[in-house]
Amino acid sequence: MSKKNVFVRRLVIVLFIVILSLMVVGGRLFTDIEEDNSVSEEEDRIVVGVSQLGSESGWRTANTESVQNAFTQQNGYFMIFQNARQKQENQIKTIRSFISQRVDYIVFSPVVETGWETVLQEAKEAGIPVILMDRNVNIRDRSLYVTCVGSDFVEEGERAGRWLEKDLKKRGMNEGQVNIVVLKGTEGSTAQIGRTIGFSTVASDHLNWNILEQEYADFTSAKGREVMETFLKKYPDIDVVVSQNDDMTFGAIEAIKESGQTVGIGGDITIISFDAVHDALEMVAKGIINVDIECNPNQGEYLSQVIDMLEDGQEVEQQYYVEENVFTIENVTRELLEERNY
Ligand code: GYE
Repeated sequence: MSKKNVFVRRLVIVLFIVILSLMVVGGRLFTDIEEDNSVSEEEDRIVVGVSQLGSESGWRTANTESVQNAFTQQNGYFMIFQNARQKQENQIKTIRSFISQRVDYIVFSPVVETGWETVLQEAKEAGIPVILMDRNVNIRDRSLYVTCVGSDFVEEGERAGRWLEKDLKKRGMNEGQVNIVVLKGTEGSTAQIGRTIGFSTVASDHLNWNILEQEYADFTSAKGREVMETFLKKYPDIDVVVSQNDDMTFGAIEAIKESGQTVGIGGDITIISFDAVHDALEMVAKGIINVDIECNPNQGEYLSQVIDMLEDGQEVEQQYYVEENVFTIENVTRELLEERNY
């Protein structure tokens, strides 16, 4: 072999070794950087365990989306989300698993108001702040949760009653007997309790308001339809339906139409609904639903603001109410329908 050839061979070998070691070291360095990053990202993020009560309605779907959009990675959160499918026992299990995972915050929408003492005591002992969303709990020890972000359901019920007062007056029906049926939401839930109290308070001022019956229909369309069918068979002369959410209203309207009666403005039966989801507002605009008392599901931002305040060591209030409106054919605009994405 010539000297030149030997030199070229050695050079190739040296270059080969250099490239190989660069690849190994470089690769390691690269991985190390990545790993370090991911570890510190995890550590910096706020871990929030969210127990959503179910997926019974359009409102609930919007509420879930709002929470998921607020507790994102980009916003600095690591969210663990669980759907309890309307069962309190599932929510209790989920909260216990959040405690054992040592999350930073527990956010949950209690399906009913009672029966939370034990599990909330456990969260308190573990030092994990609990924030209620949407619905409330009924417990003696107020220190078991930090705050609640939700709606003023009693006010919503009163708004329904006050709207009916005005409407009956406008139609000159404020003296004769007015037959009312009420489709109530999930038994024992804050939304059901508050809306019932609010409406009943206004109703008790009017001797001619005759509440024929109030029945639970679980906030679902199928149940709303079923309960409405029984009401229609029992009572031939219903003037007003108060339905505590839009999903039950959709079912009830189908049942009424099938019975041969008409609904809405100028119809046989006046429809009062709650939530104001897009499809219901379309029906308000067409005069099928007379009034829809808005319930605002966009609570995610409020919840993350509360967490920011707690992280800053600031005091938070016991209750935050979201803003809500009342919709009739007069104020449901095209813009509103376009904007309403739930
Ligand atoms: O009105 C209904 C939902 O708690 C405000 O629950 C919520 C209610 C809402 O299923 O549609």
